[in-house]
Amino acid sequence: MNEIISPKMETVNNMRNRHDSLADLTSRDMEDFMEEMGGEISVPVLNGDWDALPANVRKYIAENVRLCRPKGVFICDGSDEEAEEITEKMVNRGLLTKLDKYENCYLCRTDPADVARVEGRTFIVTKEKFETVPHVQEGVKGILGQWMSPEDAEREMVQDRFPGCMKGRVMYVIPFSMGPVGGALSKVGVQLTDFNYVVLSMRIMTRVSSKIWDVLGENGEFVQCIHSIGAPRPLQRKVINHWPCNPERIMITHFPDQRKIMSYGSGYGGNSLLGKKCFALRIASRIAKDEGWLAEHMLILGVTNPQGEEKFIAAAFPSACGKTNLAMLTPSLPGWKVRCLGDDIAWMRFDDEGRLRAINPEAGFFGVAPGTNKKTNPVAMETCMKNTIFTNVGMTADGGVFWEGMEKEIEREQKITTWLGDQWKVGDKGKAAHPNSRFCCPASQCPIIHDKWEDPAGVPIDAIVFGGRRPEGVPLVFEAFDWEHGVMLGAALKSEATAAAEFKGKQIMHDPMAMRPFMGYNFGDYLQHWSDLNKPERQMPKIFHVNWFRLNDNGKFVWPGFGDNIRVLDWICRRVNGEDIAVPSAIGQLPVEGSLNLKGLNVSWEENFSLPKKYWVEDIEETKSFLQAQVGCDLPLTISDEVAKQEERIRLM
Ligand code: OXD
Ligand code: MN
Repeated sequence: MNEIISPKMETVNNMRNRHDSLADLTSRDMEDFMEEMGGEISVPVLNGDWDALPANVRKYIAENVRLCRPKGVFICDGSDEEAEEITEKMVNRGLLTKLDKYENCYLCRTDPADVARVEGRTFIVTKEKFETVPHVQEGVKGILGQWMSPEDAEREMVQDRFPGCMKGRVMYVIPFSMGPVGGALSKVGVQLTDFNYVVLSMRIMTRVSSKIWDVLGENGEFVQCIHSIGAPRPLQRKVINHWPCNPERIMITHFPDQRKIMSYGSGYGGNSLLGKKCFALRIASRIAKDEGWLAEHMLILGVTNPQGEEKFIAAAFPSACGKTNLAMLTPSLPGWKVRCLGDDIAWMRFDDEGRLRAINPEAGFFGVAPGTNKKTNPVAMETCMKNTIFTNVGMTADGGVFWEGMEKEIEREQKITTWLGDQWKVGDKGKAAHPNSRFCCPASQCPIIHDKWEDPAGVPIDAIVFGGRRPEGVPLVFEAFDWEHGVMLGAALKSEATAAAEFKGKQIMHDPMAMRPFMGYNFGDYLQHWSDLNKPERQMPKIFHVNWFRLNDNGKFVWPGFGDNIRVLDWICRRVNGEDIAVPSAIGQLPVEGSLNLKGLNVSWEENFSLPKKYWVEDIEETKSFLQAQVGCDLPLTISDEVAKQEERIRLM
């Protein structure tokens, strides 16, 4: 580790380089210098080279040091040595437990009050309220984002929560790239955090490297990501599981105009790994609107048919609906191959040839553990058996992991320690893992990672797929009539609630474009932006809707899902190729009976593809009221036209 250097000393050294002697300095020079450095800072730099940082980054750090008052600054370089040193410290403190069964894997248990994204405390800050949220109907509570005024944000964050929030702690400076370092579609962020768990996780989920400073150059643009667990020393709140946090005061604010994020009180990934939801979706969706591209909650996969022809698909499903499983699908049909490019976020831009090209801005998977097993997702199971941080899963007596869904994969009667630290075995009451427990592992070690997953130019998207958990009425697959109809289908997306956020129970919730929790600006403008992308000179991807979760009258799934979803991808690819295997219906193009390969399956066509009129009459009515209530006058005409056309088709069913 470098010797301790004070940035103040460094300032003087820089001044010496620029002036022959200190005596030459006027007080004006001195003021300019302090301005450039963001004022006076006097905490030690515990690691890294302060002088190597671009001036605007030094200023940003200095301002936040003054605000947060850490005891020192640690500039990360993303190296293995750095990670090893931090890991060792965390193991000694009890925050991480080494999992002896695997290579370089650790278990972390959070404070049980800090286990999920907190949507109710997540805000977008803009001067104008309606830049952030649509005009909702009077008396209706908007669900498409929460707005906060700059004055309130200043009071809540800058005046109330952040002053002194890192006292007695180290401020880590994490330079990272979303997307390949230096890539044309990539963007840079610099996260400041007082939590070492965040440093280790950001190393996995993003590209953390000192090379970022070169990419930035002297005054390059970066997204400011400021995070604190809100637990300054001396502690005001009992620390549970060595996981300091401040759940009562959690607040996550985004400043799209300033390209800035401030997150306080939580260490849980979705609230603290600011490259992910906060930057790559909320801030990036706004940058994307300004720059004419898309930042979406979508997996990216390549699917190759037995003839060797490959198609690229981007698919948007709400949280915890199986995006990771689809992205890593093991086909049940012979000769097919799926390769993964990303499981959660896609940044997409039309290229000069008019093709929509996608990159995965992330470098790792932060997957939901429960339900993942050798049958549902053998690839994910293999991917997370090394270099992984598990959070809130159970631990077996032999130093392995366990979560609900792995019952057949451990020895019977294995002793397990639950995520809450209790002794437990399969069959006992309660759960071993929290429903939102996670594995965090590098994408590069996924056995089916696509060789183009880090191609800075991205891959050309042939099809966009929307989907959700829809127990009733919604067919296995159907195709939008055209781009506008597809955008309407995305806007009408619904799914059962999941454990990824704070909601309870199984209610069906609207999650338009799977972006409800991640919208960075007015959803009406967002839909308009999607509509505007449609240009005759572009090769617009076809849009589809899928549902793996329909139940029959006995409450059983009518579709086997998982590896058999390749049959649906097969149908989608054939449609992309223009095969005549679809019939128009009231809600879109349905597969012609028999055109979906069901060989070897015992499933009913009727149960998978029927369109109960009563259900769809209610559905379109409900969708219409939802859009009227939630998007109001901001709803683009093209979308309300599509809704009206769909309503008329359903009426005529
Ligand atoms: C996630 C989520 O963690 O969508 O990916 O909540
Ligand atoms: Mn997600």
